[in-house]
Amino acid sequence: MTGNNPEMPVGRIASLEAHARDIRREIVSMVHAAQSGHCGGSLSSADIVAALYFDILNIDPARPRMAGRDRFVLSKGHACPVLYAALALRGYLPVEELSTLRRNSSRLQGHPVAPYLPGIDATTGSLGMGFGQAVGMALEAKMTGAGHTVYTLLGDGELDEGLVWEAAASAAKFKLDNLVAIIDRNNLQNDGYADDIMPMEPIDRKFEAFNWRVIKIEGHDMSAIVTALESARTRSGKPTCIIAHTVKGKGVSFMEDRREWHGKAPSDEEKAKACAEIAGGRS
Ligand SMILES: Cc1ncc(C[n+]2csc(CCOP(=O)(O)OP(=O)(O)O)c2C)c(N)n1
Ligand SMILES: [Mg+2]
Repeated sequence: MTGNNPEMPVGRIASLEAHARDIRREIVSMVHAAQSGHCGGSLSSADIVAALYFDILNIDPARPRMAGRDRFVLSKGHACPVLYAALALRGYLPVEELSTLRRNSSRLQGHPVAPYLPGIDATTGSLGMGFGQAVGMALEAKMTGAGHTVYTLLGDGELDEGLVWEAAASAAKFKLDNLVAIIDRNNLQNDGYADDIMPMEPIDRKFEAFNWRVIKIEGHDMSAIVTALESARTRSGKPTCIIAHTVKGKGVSFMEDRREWHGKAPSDEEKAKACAEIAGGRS
């Protein structure tokens, strides 16, 4: 696995870690306000999404449809609190709007809806479908000679979907080296451990056999995340899969690796405890 990179400036990493803490706080706060939504898989990917939105992606909140922008597709669409938090903190929408999560007429529905909100490139929620959309976007970029990169984030339970593997085969066939798929390998789905429900290991060798380049990282090590995302950006003739080993619910002790926090809202007391832990830098 890619570990701490001594070359990585400390300030850059510390700043991204602070952004990840802010994202985590907003995840817990908006799911608490809605009394509905997905904390676990949002918290497990907060570090990855912070690195993307505050460092890696070539995007401009003032021009959300900017030509040549990098694309991000949240294929595990149920984890949209992490995306909404990143978009708000990056300036795409007011942070106060996050408290409208899942309300009637809100732009922040329980799964991301592309036309509703600037900065969302794909409507997702049916597992596996976002990955296919990302493959299509990367293919279009190849065919038109556009130079941007398409990133997509999948859950490990999502790998059970057959269409993931159809999309993986297509991406390799079309040599989509402008496509980066990140697997949030938290080993939990909604109903239990991913390895029990459908054993998919060896995930790395599966993607390699599909002719992908594979990078494995510790998904809460910001330096490792940034190093992997930077190296994934280099064109190699193959699509890149980053397998990020994470903890579901990361940053909140009573949510970590707990199946019930896949889709449960915190009470007032739980929210206060969670936010205190996040502010204390537990993550
Ligand atoms: C096609 C499809 N089947 C079932 C669901 C219901 N569902 C929502 S989340 C989830 C579990 C996803 O687990 P994983 O991909 O590991 O996500 P994470 O652990 O990152 O939250 C399921 C089965 C769905 N959204 N789409
Ligand atoms: Mg999972």
